[in-house]
Amino acid sequence: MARRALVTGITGQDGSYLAEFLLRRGYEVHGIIRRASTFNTHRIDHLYVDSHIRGTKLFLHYGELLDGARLATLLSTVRPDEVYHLAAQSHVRVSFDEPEYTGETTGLGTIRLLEAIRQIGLDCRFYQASSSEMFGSSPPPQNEGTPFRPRSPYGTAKLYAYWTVRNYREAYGIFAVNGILFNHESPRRGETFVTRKISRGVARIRAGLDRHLFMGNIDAIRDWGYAPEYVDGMWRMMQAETPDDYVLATGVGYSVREFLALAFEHAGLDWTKYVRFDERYLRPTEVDCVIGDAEKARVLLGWVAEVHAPQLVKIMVDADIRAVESTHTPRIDRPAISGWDPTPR
Ligand code: NAP
Ligand code: G4F
Repeated sequence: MARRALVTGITGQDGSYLAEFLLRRGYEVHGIIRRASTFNTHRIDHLYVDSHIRGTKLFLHYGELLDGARLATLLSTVRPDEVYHLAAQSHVRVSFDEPEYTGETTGLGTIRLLEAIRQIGLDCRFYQASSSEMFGSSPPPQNEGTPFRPRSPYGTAKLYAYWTVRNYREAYGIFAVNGILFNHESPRRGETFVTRKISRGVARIRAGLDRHLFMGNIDAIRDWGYAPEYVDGMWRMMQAETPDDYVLATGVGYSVREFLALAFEHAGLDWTKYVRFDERYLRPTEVDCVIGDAEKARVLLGWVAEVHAPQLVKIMVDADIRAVESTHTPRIDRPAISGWDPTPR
């Protein structure tokens, strides 16, 4: 019998790579998607086969982290062996604008799932997408023993979920793990996170579609890895003999400024000519520097990050250049992008 996984956040960056990974390993994959007025499945469209076709291994269900009854219904009907809980309001800057919603989804969403698992008496394993953002102002290198000092509503919500996982593990014996993942990126990264904003900006400037790229705090330091490698780490945590918490990171930090320089240089451009400051992208409190120590994952899971920032930059810039070249966007003033983090003209 194929093992069955339920993935929340399957339409996101990590969810799409995890779905690919699990399908390759013969899993039956069930994903929860949100009802939206436009299609929101572009990251997994290549995996989706019409459910009327026999042998389909990917199934999509409508659901929402705010709707505990629906989550319980899905858990009791799908009856997964493994639950990967990736859904969240995942943007740190946005969490300052929508702190209550972030708490409801990113924090309470986890307890809704775990409490449903407990009430149903479901025998399954549970993965929680915890974050290096929980370390906040604790100095690097950060590992599983580093004190948490979150600096954003997103960080505090993730910390609530982190402790909920530990509590359900200890109180009820549920196999629940926290993957404390440092930043991981890819061509599928949301366009308003800094690495993708840069790679996309470089491609557009190179094509003559934009003149400038407007940025916030470029002194911040992050430990950027490659998302497909991190979903492998998630799966390894779920196959371990006992449930535990693990950091996944490359162990090397780069500033946003360095990422900018590498990205523009890869396209043959000098970043100082194009990058401008816009205070809209600053945060009320910033996480200045996160650099992870993933030694525990290396020793116990055999997991090591192979791709580091310089290679990641090339992967992302090349992908965005290809995307821009294939869309034939006319070189005229384009409409402003809606939503948070538009690139101002
Ligand atoms: P992402 O691309 O922003 O994807 C988030 C996913 O959550 C999307 O599928 C989104 O659906 C879904 N979602 C958001 N709110 C929801 C709600 N109220 N109900 C149901 N689904 C909802 O995030 P990601 O980069 O893949 O990250 C995956 C998880 O890892 C997140 O929990 C994130 O906080 C955490 N994390 C990420 C990183 C990183 O560097 N990427 C590092 C540490 C932890 P729509 O597509 O409909 O918006
Ligand atoms: O790309 P970011 O928005 O990622 P951030 O805040 O580190 O959060 C991401 O990684 C976390 C892992 O620790 C995840 F948990 C979380 O879900 C998310 O995936 O910003 C990175 C840095 C920040 O210091 C930010 O202030 O880049 C700085 N930055 C500078 N200018 C900018 C910009 N960030 C964005 N998004 N846009 C800018 O223009």
